[in-house]
Amino acid sequence: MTGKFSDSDLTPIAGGGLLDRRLLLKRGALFAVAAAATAEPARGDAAKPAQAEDFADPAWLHRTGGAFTSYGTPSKYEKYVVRNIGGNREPAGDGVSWTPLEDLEGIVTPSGLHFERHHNGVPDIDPKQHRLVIHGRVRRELMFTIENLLRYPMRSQFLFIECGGNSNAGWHEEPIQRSVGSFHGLVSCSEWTGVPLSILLDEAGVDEGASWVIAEGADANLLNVSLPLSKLMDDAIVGLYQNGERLRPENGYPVRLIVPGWEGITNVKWLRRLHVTDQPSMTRNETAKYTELLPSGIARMFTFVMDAKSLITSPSHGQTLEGPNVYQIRGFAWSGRGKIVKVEVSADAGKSWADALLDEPVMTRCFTRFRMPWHWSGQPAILKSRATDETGYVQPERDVLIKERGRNGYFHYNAIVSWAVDEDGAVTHVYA
Ligand SMILES: Nc1nc2c(c(=O)[nH]1)N[C@H]1C(S)=C(S)[C@@H](COP(=O)(O)O)O[C@H]1N2
Ligand SMILES: [Mo]
Repeated sequence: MTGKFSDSDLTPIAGGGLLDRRLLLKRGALFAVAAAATAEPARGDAAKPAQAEDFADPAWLHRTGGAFTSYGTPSKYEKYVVRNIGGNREPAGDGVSWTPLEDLEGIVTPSGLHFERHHNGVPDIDPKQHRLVIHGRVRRELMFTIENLLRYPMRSQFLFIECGGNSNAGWHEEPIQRSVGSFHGLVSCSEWTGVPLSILLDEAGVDEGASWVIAEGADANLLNVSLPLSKLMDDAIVGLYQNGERLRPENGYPVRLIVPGWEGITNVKWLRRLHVTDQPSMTRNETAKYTELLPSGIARMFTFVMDAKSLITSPSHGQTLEGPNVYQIRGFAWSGRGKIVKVEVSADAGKSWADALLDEPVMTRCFTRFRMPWHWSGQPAILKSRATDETGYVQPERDVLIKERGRNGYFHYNAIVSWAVDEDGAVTHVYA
């Protein structure tokens, strides 16, 4: 392998210098290994040729290492990778924390960085005292302790959870300048393990005429939502484990509802009650909230599914490119309707697009990573990403979303995000 990109590698396949995604496979090593010293500036090299001093022993080679602990924490050098907290003024505990999306890779959000949305703080629940009740239109009203639940067959699934209010700063007239995480970070992805809810509902024996279930949490806010029985029977999970360990208190310990692909609020934390009924209860979360008047005069209600969306996390707001070079544009996409089948990237404000490489595995209702090689010439550029899911749904441009949804929008903002790279390499958020 030669130490630099050949001219044919650098032949753009779309405007603004987008390169063939196969370059990442064919010449992938060039993004990682030393480029041979040439008269020409090395392009796209991630490493430098090793020098004599690079073989010298570092200080830690000659000392016994530190003590280890019973529960690990990230390296102190990574201590800046934290959730950004909004609200949370004591003692209310009403607010959110954003996942620092731009600092993460892969498809799993570490549990300690999973975003949070609390309406009345994090309850301190003793798992021995907690009860989950299924009642209403069932043959037998049932009570489950956590110990009972842990004996049922379980299912594990990698799933994103996204707050219906995520990215809502996108509705602002002017583009807000914030990091990807502090703008769009009310979405995270975990491996959730628990009991398929259909098993418990079957055991209770749901009445023929039942069609809705009211799910209620055990926080002081008694958050509740109405959910169609069909979805809960289809793929909902009574979640007990998150990324292999029991749920974090902030994410619903000891038990929460997991409703794959549906807006965050339906994933009721600290789950205590499932009331089987034949109509929605029309409480706050389906009337005052999560209902939006469209320009047509019709109101959107029960907009459960989170539509396809994608974000470029690098380059993104707050980052600076260090001069013309070959870069890897990277980010991730997800859809509440199923698998992501395509992510396209544009480097010329949407005039032309090229398909990005998707990292395996691509799973339903889960984060999917994408990557795209880009030869940045140093000219101003506008980067965009556009996701398509297996239903054929394509992530809309912002003006299309606003035309359809009007200016009363607050929830479900999933428009294409545009990042402007100026000639100094600085990256800002723009509407383009
Ligand atoms: N009991 C209860 N469940 C809840 C909430 C809450 O405040 N109380 N917040 C909901 C909202 S609006 C969202 S977006 C998700 C957030 O889940 P997370 O905090 O684990 O990320 O939980 C949902 N479930
Ligand atoms: Mo939410």
